[in-house]
Amino acid sequence: MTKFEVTTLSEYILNKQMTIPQSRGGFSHLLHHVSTAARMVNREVNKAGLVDILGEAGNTNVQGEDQKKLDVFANDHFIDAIRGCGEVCAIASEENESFIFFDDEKGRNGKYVFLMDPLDGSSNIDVNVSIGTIFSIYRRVTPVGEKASMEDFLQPGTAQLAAGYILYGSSTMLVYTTGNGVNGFTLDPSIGEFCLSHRHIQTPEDGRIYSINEGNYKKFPKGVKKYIKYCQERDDATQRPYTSRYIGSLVADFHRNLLKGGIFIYPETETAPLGKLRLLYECNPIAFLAEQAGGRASNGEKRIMEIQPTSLHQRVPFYTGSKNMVAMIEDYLTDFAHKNSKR
Ligand code: P6P
Repeated sequence: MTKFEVTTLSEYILNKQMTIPQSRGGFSHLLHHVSTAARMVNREVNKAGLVDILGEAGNTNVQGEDQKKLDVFANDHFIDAIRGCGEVCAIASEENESFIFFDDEKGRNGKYVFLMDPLDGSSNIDVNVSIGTIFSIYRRVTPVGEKASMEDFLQPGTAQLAAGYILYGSSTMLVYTTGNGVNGFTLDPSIGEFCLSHRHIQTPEDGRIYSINEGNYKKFPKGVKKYIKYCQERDDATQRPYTSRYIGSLVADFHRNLLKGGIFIYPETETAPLGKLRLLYECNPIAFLAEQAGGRASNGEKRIMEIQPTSLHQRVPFYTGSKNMVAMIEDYLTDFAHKNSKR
């Protein structure tokens, strides 16, 4: 590659498609539309402070959370872009109580379903902290030509065809996997293209960063409390104490740990026994990326991607990042669970 040669996302997708015999390009077409929607949302996120797009949209979403205007903008634009590509039969979004099926001929013949959190971390919008879009793509399980149904969405994460996120940060990045590794593309605003910037991302097996909202410490399981104390103890041999970094925006926290090594934890608590993060459109896509980059993602007991979903917005405890760090906290949680079961 010469000094000035860049690989745009479009070229990358096309090159990959050309390696697949008899590919008609439907999946590539879908990824192109994700990229288009991402650039439209990015444009609004970048000027959010300048135009009247900040602040409350006056509604609350299915989670009972105040909908920010950018939430609504992102949700609407991704739905329109994905509907327009004609490859998807239905969409599930954090912002919508049930899934949206595309009942026209194009939609019914779509082979895929698309799940998303259109603007995760939106509580950070007004204070100019990085936010993100998270997406996950499955092949439908109902027959092409029929209306989509809930079973198309309640598939385990191991069935994902693709997953990724867009991080609207100091620069805007699209990071995704189709099951053959993780690649990162940085938006070059001067040409309006995502350009390959992080080829074949591999996350370090160990890290020195732990990310958790320690404000909830008193409500954490004993195994989590023990792990936090482990991170804080001094031990030169294992380069402890570790560093605590928590932005409160899943995509931003995960992305930093993916590149530098670290663990992100959103555990169950006494008041939220299933944690806060949603399995289908937050934990599964992030888990796919984590594992494809050599990391790990679990609910404290089992692989996140092996959990059989039972509802669209179900929540799970979430531990993800460097595989040795996740394995250690799993051991702590198991030890305490074992001790409790003996009582
Ligand atoms: P808490 C943002 O609302 C979000 O869904 C994730 O992006 C983030 O990791 C988490 O919630 C933060 O939650 O309870 O620590 O503010």
